[in-house]
Amino acid sequence: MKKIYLLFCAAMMTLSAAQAKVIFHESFDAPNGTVGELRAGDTNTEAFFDGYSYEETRWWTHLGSSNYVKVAEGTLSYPGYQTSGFGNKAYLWSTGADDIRSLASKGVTSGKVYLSAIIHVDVVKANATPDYFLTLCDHANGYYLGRVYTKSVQENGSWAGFRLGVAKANDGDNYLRYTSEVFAPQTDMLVVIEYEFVAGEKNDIVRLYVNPTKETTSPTLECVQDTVTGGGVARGAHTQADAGSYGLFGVMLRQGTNTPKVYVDEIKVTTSWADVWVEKQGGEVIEDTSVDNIAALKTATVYKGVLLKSQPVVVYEKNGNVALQDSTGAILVNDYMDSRLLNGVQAGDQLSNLTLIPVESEHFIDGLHTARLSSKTTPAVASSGNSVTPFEVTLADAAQYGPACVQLKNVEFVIGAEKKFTVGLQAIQQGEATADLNIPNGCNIIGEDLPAKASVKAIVVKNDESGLRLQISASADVTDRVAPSGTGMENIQKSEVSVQKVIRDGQLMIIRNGVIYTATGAEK
Ligand SMILES: [Ca+2]
Ligand SMILES: [Ca+2]
Repeated sequence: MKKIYLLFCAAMMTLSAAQAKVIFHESFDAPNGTVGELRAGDTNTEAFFDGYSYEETRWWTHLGSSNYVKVAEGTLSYPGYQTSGFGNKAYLWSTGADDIRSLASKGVTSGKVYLSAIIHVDVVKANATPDYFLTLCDHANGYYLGRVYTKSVQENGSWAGFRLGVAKANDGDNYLRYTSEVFAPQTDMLVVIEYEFVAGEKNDIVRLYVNPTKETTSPTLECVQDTVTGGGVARGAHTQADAGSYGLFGVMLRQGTNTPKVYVDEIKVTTSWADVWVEKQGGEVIEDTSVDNIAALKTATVYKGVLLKSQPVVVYEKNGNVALQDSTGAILVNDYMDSRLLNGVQAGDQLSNLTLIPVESEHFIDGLHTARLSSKTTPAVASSGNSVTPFEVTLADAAQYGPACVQLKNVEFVIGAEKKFTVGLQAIQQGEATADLNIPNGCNIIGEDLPAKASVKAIVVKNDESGLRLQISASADVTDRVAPSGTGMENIQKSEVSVQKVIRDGQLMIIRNGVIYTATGAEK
């Protein structure tokens, strides 16, 4: 245990920079094209759920399959917020596909969340119903919370500019609030949405800041219950549900019927006002982008996919999950939605270029540490035909190595009426610790005599409420077998026999560990 503890401490140190202040920063550092787009085989539903689940490394089109949000040439910048922008910018125009990008494996559920962006409103449709184009997302309730709207303003029959609006959730004048100021188009502006969680139902607060500075203390607009009434109805109010139990998980670029022609860039999500002003340096996201090994990955608290540098070996494949092992540990990697990334990968392959997102405990599969494969990088097979070195552990510690290959010395086999290996589960124990050893169909150990004790090389395949389960793959995985006392001569190991042939009363006898047996196994 001490060894593991030290290992984890080392892993934590390598991740000290991962306590990111900016949990999302999108510069659209991509070539001209679409921001997100359905790929062959994708559906909007998959994209939506994938975005919800853990995918924060790319934008997903969760509604629509045409007129995708585009990447436009050139970046936006805003003094004091992102003084030098990076890459390009997003371009939205009228109705079309909506794109979501996730913040984290699980959303933010308390405190305050800030969504900020530089916008450049080019054209707002005249006399059109107001529409929103940027919002935070809450998958659990299917809500888009903290929406930024534009509303065209006509003066003397011609377009004079636009107002910015904010709503906590739903459309409609009863919930929307607008700036009194009318803004001129084609200007770089900074907008910040502040979502504040408040204990209780239907009482979370949403605020909008227009062109704030770090020193700004008052919002431009606030959606608080009963702050303003219009026609006797509370505006900006809380007749709508708050973010659900999964919290705020993503950012959406939305193209509705009356969405303005607008450029959006340098989008950040933070959990404090001060962090809104943390600028991206050198084009790099401020968070860690890599971990040294699997032990570090297991203890990581990161919002992004991280590159695993240790180039682990594939131990086995299980229900579409691949177990990877390096010298520090093993982890199951889930490739759902992206099976194309690990397509054709086999046991013994050493993989490079793996970007993984650690998964929280409630998403463990069979109680084993799990990571989600990110599509940020495409894994490559660096070499094939490798074998992994088992971790030498006790049965009590084996669970912590799931889903690794482990070597156990002298575990005891529970021998029932059936005294041979059969297909299924075979109980083993070592001191107080117990486990089931799975004997898979077709394994060449089936039919061999059960030993009283043996050394076992196995893979940890399950560690949940039903207990710890290990699996062997061949007879050769069970070595140093010690036959149960009182069995026939065929089960006795050479090393146990001190005198190989004794004749007593005219019978052939053997002596095993100082006890004399007949050739049929009866003790004398
Ligand atoms: Ca940019
Ligand atoms: Ca609340």
